Amino acid sequence: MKRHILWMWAIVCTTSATFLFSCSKDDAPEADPTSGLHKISGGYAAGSGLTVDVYSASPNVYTGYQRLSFLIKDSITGQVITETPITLHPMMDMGMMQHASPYENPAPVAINKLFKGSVVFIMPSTGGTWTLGVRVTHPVTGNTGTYSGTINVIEPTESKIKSFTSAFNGERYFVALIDPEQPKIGINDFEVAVYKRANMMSFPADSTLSVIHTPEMPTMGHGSPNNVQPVHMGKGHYKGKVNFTMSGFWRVHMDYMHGTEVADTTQYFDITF
Ligand SMILES: [Cu+2]
Repeated sequence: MKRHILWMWAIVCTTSATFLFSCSKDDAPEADPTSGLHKISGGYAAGSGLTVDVYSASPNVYTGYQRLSFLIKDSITGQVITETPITLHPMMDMGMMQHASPYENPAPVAINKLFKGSVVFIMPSTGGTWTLGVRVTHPVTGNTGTYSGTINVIEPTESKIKSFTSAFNGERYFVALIDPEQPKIGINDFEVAVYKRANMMSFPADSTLSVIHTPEMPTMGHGSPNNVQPVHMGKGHYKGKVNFTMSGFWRVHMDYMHGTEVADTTQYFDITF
């Protein structure tokens, strides 16, 4: 009998401990996962029972590679969904024609309640209207729907998206500058993402080119040593290092090779800091 009571106590203690723990966890002020981010679009994904909110790190969305965060909630309970597949559908309506753009779907698991994806906007909204469709599936009901919202895309002073027609195969390529995001004096991370225009609706990541970058200060007539040429890391992303030996106006010349054949040598990224 005594043993039995002890055992009961053990259960009660464990249960209340669990209860207390979960209570204190719920009562603790939870950090807002979207704090510091800017909501650029959001609404109900009809038919899915979910709402979609789209966030960007900057208040404006620029042409080029844009990291986006997605907050998905049950439209009735408001519960945040942290595991579900999401597909993106960026589209530009230019009146006479429509075209898509390169994008990277989020992983199906949220990080701190946010799904992380990206869209490469290849032109500003002055040329037409961008919409971003976000297709979501309710993890409980399996119902699927798409929220589609307008995105205003601005051209920055120094463009971070370039395109060229390959002299090797006549294909159209788009190259987005990802890093350095905040250039500094010295060695910087250098990253670009390369996409091929398969057709107006499909811009798959491309890994067939080799990328050579040559930084120059045009107004001072010098370059810099110790640059590391970008190499393909997967999904069209090429990573290397760029050395900015002083602050000011840098032009990073870009050469694209297809094996030993030149694809293009006309493009460059201007970076002033
Ligand atoms: Cu367009």
